[in-house]
Amino acid sequence: MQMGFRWFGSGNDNITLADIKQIPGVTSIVWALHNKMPGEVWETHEIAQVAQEIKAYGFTMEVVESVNIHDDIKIGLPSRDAHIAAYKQTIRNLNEFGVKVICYNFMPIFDWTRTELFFPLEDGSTALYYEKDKIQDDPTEMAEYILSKQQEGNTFPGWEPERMARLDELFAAYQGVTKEHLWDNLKYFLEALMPVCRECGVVMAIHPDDPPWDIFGLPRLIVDEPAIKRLLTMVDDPHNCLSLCSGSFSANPENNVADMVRRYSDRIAFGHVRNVRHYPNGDFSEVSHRDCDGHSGILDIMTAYHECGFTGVIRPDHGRHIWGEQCRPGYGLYDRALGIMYMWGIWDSLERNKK
Ligand code: DNO
Repeated sequence: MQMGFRWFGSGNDNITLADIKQIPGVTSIVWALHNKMPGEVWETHEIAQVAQEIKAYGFTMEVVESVNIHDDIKIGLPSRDAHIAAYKQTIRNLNEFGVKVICYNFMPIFDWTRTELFFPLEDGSTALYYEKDKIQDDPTEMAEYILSKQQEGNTFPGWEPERMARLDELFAAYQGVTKEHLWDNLKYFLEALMPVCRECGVVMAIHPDDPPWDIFGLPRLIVDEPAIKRLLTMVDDPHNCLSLCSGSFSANPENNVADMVRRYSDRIAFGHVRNVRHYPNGDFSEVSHRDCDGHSGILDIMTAYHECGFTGVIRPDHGRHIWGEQCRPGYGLYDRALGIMYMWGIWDSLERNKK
């Protein structure tokens, strides 16, 4: 395992590369050009600037999270081919800087969805929370709430204000896009990219839908084990992979993430490790990485990665907001650093006891 840390870039993150350098064992920065709209080519001079900063600290940068997918591709409009051509160019440009894994998602309109970004936990910290009953018919209130929490200059990936301002238009455009259409459009997209991925040795690693069920009448695909199987067989190429996000999948108590790791380890290109606590009514909150604080099964998940000899990048996913830190929801320094030390604790003892 290589340990990664998501960094949103100079001017877009309160956390610096110098801070990250002091977390034990972090070798890889998970990065992106967060100012880019879906569909725009990431130009080499823009990538070069970030690469220079990351490399100056001795970090690797082989994982990008995310190069977002234009809605026209997800909807399957004729204009998708131009957007796919732009995506291919971005892959080629990223490859010049040693990027090997592109984490992306295929969720219609909304990326991760929560109803409360600073939900108070019993220990005095706060964390992201999902209240099932609040996600019913009208997405406006939820979208406005989430946008209201974006600090100046601290954008939320997947929640671009420009797109959120066109919610009605976007919902209208997705009218009639069924789950099967969405699968077809994902297949079309991946098949178009595979030749470039093979040529560059770059892997497309889809992030599961968060939460893993349909919301606001929008279909969601990557929700459980049968969906993983379908994805990997529908485009059966080693460059079509997963970003296995433990928190996203385990929001559904039926999903067993450690089993997914064991079954699909050869197609997991990148791992997010995060813990979720379920409530009996279907709500869930994010909690610390410690196994007994939630229900994701962090010990089993890390053990499964270890058994499989996983050599890719794993990063702590969201953390709680602790010690009064002012930060982007889920992406503070302190709790993610604690999560890293917890993961290393498990990993190092597994290594020592290896037969
Ligand atoms: C949430 C993240 C996601 C993820 C994207 C990948 O914090 O895990 O937003 O980056 O879905 O495209």
